[in-house]
Amino acid sequence: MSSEPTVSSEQKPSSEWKKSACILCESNCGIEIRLDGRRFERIRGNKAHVESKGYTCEKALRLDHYQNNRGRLTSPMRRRDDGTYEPISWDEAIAEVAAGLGRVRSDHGGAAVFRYGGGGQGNHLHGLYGQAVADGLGVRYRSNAIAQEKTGEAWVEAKLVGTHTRPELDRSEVAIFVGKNPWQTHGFPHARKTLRAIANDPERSMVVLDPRRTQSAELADFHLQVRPGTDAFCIAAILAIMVRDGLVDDGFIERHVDDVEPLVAALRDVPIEDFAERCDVAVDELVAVAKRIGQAESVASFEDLGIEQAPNSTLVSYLQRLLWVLAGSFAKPGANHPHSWFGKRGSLLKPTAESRRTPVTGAQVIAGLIPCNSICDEVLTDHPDRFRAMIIEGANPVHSLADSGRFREAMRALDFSVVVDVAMTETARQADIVLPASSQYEKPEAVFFNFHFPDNAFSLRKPVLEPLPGTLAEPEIHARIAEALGLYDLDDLTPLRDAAATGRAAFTAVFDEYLAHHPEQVPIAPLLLYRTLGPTLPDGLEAAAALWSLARGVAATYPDQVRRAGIDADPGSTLGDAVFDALLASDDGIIFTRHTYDEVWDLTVTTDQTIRVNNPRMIEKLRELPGLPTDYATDEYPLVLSAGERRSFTANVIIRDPAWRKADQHGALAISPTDAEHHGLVDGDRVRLVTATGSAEPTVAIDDALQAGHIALPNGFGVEHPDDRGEHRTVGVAPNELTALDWKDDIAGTPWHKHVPARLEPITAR
Ligand SMILES: Nc1nc2c(c(=O)[nH]1)N[C@H]1C(S)=C(S)[C@@H](COP(=O)(O)OP(=O)(O)OC[C@H]3O[C@@H](n4cnc5c(=O)[nH]c(N)nc54)[C@H](O)[C@@H]3O)O[C@H]1N2
Ligand SMILES: Nc1nc2c(c(=O)[nH]1)N[C@H]1C(S)=C(S)[C@@H](COP(=O)(O)OP(=O)(O)OC[C@H]3O[C@@H](n4cnc5c(=O)[nH]c(N)nc54)[C@H](O)[C@@H]3O)O[C@H]1N2
Ligand code: SF4
Ligand SMILES: [Mo]
Repeated sequence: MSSEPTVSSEQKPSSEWKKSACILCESNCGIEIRLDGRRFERIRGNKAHVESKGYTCEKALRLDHYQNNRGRLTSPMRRRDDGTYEPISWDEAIAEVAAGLGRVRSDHGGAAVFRYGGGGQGNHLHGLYGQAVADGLGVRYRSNAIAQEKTGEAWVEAKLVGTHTRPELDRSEVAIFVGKNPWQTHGFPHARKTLRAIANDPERSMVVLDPRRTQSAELADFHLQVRPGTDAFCIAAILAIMVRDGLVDDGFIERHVDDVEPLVAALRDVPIEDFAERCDVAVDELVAVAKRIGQAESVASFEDLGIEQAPNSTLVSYLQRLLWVLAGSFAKPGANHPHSWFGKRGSLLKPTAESRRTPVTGAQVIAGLIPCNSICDEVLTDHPDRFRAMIIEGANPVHSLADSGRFREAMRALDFSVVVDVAMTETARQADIVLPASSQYEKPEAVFFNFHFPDNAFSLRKPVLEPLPGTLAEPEIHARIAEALGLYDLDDLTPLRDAAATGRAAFTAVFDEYLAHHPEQVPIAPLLLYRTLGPTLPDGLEAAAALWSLARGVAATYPDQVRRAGIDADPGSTLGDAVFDALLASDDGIIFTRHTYDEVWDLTVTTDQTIRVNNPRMIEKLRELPGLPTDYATDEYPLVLSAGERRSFTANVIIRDPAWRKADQHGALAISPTDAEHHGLVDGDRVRLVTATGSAEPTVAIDDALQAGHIALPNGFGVEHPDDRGEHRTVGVAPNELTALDWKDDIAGTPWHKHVPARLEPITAR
């Protein structure tokens, strides 16, 4: 099924360093790779990279385990009736995919095809081409991992400022982390340096809300060690203290906050002492934090999974933003800022209209995505509008979404499914056809995690290796599928190809005219560009062609900011071409927009420079809080399991080979000394962990950073990988064998993975 990659070419060890980026988290630090044949012999940070400037964490140095491992797929695979797979040729595979998707489309319409994924932490470029195929097919519903973490935030921000914001942590006087452990999880440039800088500066403060004493919490000035799942009570109490003690910025509120009264009234009714008790943080500490925030020149906050995947998550996303709104920290250095976007398709979090709902369960579509926890119910039903086919690319939803068993069932209930991946993943093992992609170091790649202000950056990474034989880059895969489906006719593109060979100006004219005459082909424009502009691009950058449209969009939307960033058109050329050419030319990323602080309001979608805090559903929820539980434990499940915390050697399931880890080889269940003693456990023991959905048998590691009653499993474990004898082995626990679909937020539908009721049992004789 999968074999040790064999390479025919005789690439010699070279002393040349090739530039690329780490693909293991959204920071995408620039790296340099020294090759020995196809091995990544050494990796170091790229000091010239516009954002990371040489910074990496320990994980980047182990990327050879992603690039070169026994699990790489080298042939398309077809599922046999008995559930095993056989290799087939690319021509057969593409024909089967086109036939499978085409059949569902003609019998039930394009909306019966569901698209999932489109890239992980380092690979979004190919998603443009995958989306083009989906759009060409008439696909209406799609989703990806963002709809199990960030859609609550997107829903809140849509109402508050109409766009996505991110903190400028380099400059904020007070930095607040809400359910985020940035020491391990990064998410902003040179995270550890930034954290240390704040910790070492007496003028600045760090506030961390986390039940666990994480590495980040240890650096904090204020560690609010809340009881798991009680952040809403904690933050509501801080806000109430700010209002009660006159710690809000009245001038800012007067000028920039719309309709504040209902919120202030609700905050005046918050029972501060009671809420402090419920979250288990002393009132004095809450008062100290309220004061520190209220008196700061700038306050910025960063939320993450600790609250996005826990009770009341959308409410917490709302409340935590009010900390900086009431402090008047907006449109100034060190605040949370909206930012430019690299093209409309890159705006994953750009909130969209609320009116769309899923066909079967009526779940709300947020930011264009359906809630991940609803997908199975959109399939496993006899509803006439159910999803009947899936295209899954660059994601492993069987492993990464709640209730893996149910997702397996859903995939097998489909009329047709295709998975595009570099490995035979848990999801691939349920698909009808599996297509092997070239790795992220074997093709051009880019990410749309460009969330920075005042300077925003974008990097186009060049391939550092030839594709592994047998694999294809996704743009080629998608173009072939589109052609087999007849979404366009290659012969019709001859004038475009000819024009592209003449020059960019000629191409622009012909291309724009072509689309004007074929408006139905606008959604598949990325594929047209790949086949026409693509072949004229240098250095194997064919697949960068779709970025040309986005670059034109950037130039049209932010012309002044692009020029301010030092990009300008040559005579006879356009600003869009200049942005595109700058990308093609750079190995270190480019700053594509440079804003000023007085332009912040232009990036919001509110009118009259106002922040709209009156969100009736949130205020109603805030008023309901006193009646909501703080504890979901039962006699049957007395513990709270954080199912999937990030550690120094976890990276979602991007690297499958367990040998990549230098620590925590087994993915231990972290448990407090109190709970360990109660269960008679010592370090390294195994224990049975039981939830309502399933059970597992992890080893335990006793850790006094955890509160009694709180246990934690790492993410990224429990995947199959062939050992040196080709036997498939699984190390550690796949967290979503233990999680449930109905355990989720009532607004965004995001799962409560950080708050799974659980119990421990001794392992009896086996
Ligand atoms: N090393 C590493 N880094 C990564 C990743 C990785 O796999 N490995 N993945 C990347 C991805 S995709 C993401 S989304 C980010 C996620 O980044 P984070 O959200 O920072 O990661 P987690 O460790 O999942 O959760 C953060 C914290 O939430 C805390 N927590 C649990 N329950 C609660 C609660 O009720 N309230 C509060 N306030 N906190 C709680 C946990 O103790 C934990 O410290 O990391 C990115 N970076
Ligand atoms: N219980 C629990 N579940 C969780 C979480 C948790 O904390 N707890 N965290 C959640 C979060 S925040 C996230 S972001 C998700 C992540 O889960 P997923 O969105 O499923 O993403 P990844 O783990 O990034 O998986 C990426 C897939 O892409 C493949 N891949 C790598 N390179 C390429 C390439 O070049 N082309 C293609 N086509 N494929 C490639 C990898 O082999 C892998 O199968 O997990 C979520 N699931
Ligand atoms: S894991 Fe993230 S922070 Fe670490 S090197 Fe890779 S991109 Fe940078
Ligand atoms: Mo994530």
